[in-house]
Amino acid sequence: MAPSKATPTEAEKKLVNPVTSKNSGNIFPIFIALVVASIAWIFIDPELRRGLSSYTGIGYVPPIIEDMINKEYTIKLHGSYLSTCTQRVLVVAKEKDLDYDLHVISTAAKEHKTPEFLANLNPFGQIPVLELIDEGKYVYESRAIASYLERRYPSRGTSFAVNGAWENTIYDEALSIEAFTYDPTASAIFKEAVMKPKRGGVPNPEVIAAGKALWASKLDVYEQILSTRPYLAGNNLTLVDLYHLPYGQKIIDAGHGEALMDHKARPHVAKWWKSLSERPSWQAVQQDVEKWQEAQIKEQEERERKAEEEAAAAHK
Ligand SMILES: N[C@@H](CCC(=O)N[C@@H](CS)C(=O)NCC(=O)O)C(=O)O
Repeated sequence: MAPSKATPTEAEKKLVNPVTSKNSGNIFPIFIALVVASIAWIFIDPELRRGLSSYTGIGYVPPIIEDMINKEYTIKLHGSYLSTCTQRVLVVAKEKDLDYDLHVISTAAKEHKTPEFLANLNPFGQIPVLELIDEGKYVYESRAIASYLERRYPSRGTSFAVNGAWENTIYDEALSIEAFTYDPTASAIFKEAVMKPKRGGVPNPEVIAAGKALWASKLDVYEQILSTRPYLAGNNLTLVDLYHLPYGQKIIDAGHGEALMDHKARPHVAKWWKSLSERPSWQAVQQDVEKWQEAQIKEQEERERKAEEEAAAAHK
């Protein structure tokens, strides 16, 4: 005999079946609110917009939204691809997953010394300068610009947050070491070995040798520091580590960078340098620099070709 359906008690009658009950329509406003909130969130948070597009595999992002994303995450920098100080900012921009719109300033043509540049961009007449387009403000000093990018986009790309009084103190210490010890000793080699011949001078091997010895003696201290921690300011990569890249690379490219790569003499420095210089951000900056240089060469060749054509036409 089939079990008879039990008669529901009064209490059971009051229970609402969420599927069959007419009251189930009550969740509709909640659903709508969630959809509206999600859409609003997508508009408010451009990172999420881009993320959603790549996570879902839906490549299409409406152009108006793509423009918003691009604008939000593109920095406008006045500088030069070849300048170490500009490259210091570029590598941080890459780490923060920001695009850059680099307005090339020709230092050879003294574009950084024009009254307009001095009045508006940097009264010290140097590059790089970050332009905050919507706010009509400018920021100079490469390290200040890099810090600004971290503060402005803390949760984007690599986080360079430093927390704690002691950690920040060690960070400040490393900042000073880079700016007042590494930078001047490295730039002395760079100026003699690279800049001097570019300006028509003849590099003095004794000056280069003395510069390299001094730089190496500073890197000996780096070796001590880096034997106690993987990065200059502690266990994590910070901005200050990246700040070493442009001068280190220039000196290596000039054939004078053994002190940074000597695994026997300074194993910790060599390991640290390798980990920094192999970062995709730095590789990408170098590719951008190369592309720019190639474009410059092509432009120059084109100018020369046109000049030859014009000269030939004039002789006809
Ligand atoms: N401390 C500044 C130094 C800026 C600087 O020396 N910039 C160089 C290019 S790397 C420059 O503008 N040189 C041309 C000049 O000083 O006239 C920074 O880090 O931004």
